[in-house]
Amino acid sequence: MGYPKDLLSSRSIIKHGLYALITPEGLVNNVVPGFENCSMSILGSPKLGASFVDYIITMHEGGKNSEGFCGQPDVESFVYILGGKVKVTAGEQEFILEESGYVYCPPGTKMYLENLEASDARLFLYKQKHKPLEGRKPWVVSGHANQIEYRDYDDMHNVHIKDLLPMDIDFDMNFHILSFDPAASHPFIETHVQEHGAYLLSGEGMYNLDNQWIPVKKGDYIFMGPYVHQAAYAVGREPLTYVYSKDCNRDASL
Ligand code: UGY
Ligand code: MN
Repeated sequence: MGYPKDLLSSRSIIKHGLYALITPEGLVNNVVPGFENCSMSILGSPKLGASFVDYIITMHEGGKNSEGFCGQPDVESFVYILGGKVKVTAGEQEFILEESGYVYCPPGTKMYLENLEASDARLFLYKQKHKPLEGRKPWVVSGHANQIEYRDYDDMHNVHIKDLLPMDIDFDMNFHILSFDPAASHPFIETHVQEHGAYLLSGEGMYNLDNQWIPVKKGDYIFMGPYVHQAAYAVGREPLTYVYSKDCNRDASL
């Protein structure tokens, strides 16, 4: 890096408990036990007000987690491959994944990671405490998002969505990919109890967070806390696309 070339400035916005826009330029590396030859940063976390933890990871040559990530009886995890070729082992099951590949590990199942190539692999990783439902249990799920068909989002032909996990009550969260063609937008500004952690995969847009319109682009991370106003307009020439988590299928607790 070295000496700065201009006045220091940042597009990041941090509103604890409400929302955060975290741009890649401000990230620093965090050492997380179990990860070797990896550069990683913690994004959303309980310190920001999120009930989950998100990480962005670059796995270098030989990058791995062979101790196993999570695996506690009440913690679930999810990984999405942004680039490269990675072996993900969920308990006894092995998956070789490339860009858009993902794995969900239910509570009690450790996730092992290994970069299979000499070049870097990039990952978006998530964990949260699972909210159990009596008689129900989620299971290991894997796939490649680019093999899942989009469907129209809210009856609009220029907004597209896909679900990465089963829409099943055994699961207390899901990951989705939402994509806006240039000039498309949400149908309304949402205000809902669920939280999101979103990683922007492509494009540019104006994002409404707490009723402020904020420019965002590929590589940005957004945390949206409960009830925070949220909506997007896509601008530019490429679709504005992001992968994001959303809690679901559970009542609010008193
Ligand atoms: O699923 C959602 O709540 C999604 N439409 N929210 C968002 O894109 N900010
Ligand atoms: Mn939402």
